[in-house]
Amino acid sequence: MSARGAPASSPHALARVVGVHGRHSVIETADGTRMLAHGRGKKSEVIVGDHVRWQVSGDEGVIESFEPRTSLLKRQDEWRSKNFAANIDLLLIMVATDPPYSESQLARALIAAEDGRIAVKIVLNKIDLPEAAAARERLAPYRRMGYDVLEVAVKTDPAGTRAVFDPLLEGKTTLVLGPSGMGKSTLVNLLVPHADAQVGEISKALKSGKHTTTTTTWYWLDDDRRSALIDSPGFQEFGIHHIKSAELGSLMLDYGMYLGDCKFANCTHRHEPSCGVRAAIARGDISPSRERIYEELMGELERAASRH
Ligand SMILES: Nc1nc2c(ncn2[C@@H]2O[C@H](COP(=O)(O)OP(=O)(O)OP(=O)(O)O)[C@@H](O)[C@H]2O)c(=O)[nH]1
Ligand SMILES: [Mg+2]
Ligand SMILES: [Zn+2]
Repeated sequence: MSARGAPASSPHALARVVGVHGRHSVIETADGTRMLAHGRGKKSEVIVGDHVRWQVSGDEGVIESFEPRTSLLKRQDEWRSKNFAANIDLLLIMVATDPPYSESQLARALIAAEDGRIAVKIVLNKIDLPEAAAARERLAPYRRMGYDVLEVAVKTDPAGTRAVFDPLLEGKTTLVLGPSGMGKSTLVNLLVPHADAQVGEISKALKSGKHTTTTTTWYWLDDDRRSALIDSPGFQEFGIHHIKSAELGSLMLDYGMYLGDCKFANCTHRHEPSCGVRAAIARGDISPSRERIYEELMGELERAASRH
């Protein structure tokens, strides 16, 4: 029963998806109760953060439909498309000083966030390690193009980390994304009271020997259930095949700054004359690593388009 007196099981009540395990989802009803639910048929591909309409069936819930999403973060490669989470307000892309991360993967996640119109910040974790200076330097182009880079040491400086995140996450739904081993779950465990208990409750059966995160999970940061943090499994390859090659330049913000200087509206910024982007590259205003990433992605997107 819900706290407001209406039966939580009334047909098509609203709930939120807080975990997905294969064909089953964990939904949280209006009064905070969590239960297993499954969709009808194969079409019901709900993801964490979805608002769903559901009803009781035995001791489980059945998801009847889901509400329109205000935001969607996805990736897509040659073979499949994967949605990370829906209805998030803020995306934190976490990288660390060590192990080293792939700049290309960072760039791809940023492009997906721009495409999904999701506010995004970069988190550089483990600044207690000697590799910090080099990692900071690699992120310089991203600071220059306007991204906030939050530097933390989640494990060795918990108080400093809290000072950064407590005000930032207040009242929002935030997804933490990044390659494996960057410290995403360490952050969740620091900020979320009893996170371990919740992890145990939902994914004990799925836990492998390694302590790597295997499912995307929703955590509340506060008892009022206003601020949420979503932990996600580390990604290795972030495909962006859902992006059109003609849009790539505007989704890479350093390229985007100079598009107005290109003579041709359909400039690909590779060999056209009077290209504002190439001029910026020549001046050193766009870094060589970003040019390499653009070339790599354009090649990928063109090959993908030619296959369809
Ligand atoms: N030196 C140092 N190590 C840290 C810091 N934060 C986290 N770590 C360590 O980094 C390792 C990986 O941390 P996790 O939180 O499991 O990383 P993750 O991003 O959740 O990894 P996946 O779940 O595999 O995606 C652990 O051994 C942490 O103790 C930090 O600030 N400094
Ligand atoms: Mg993890
Ligand atoms: Zn151009």
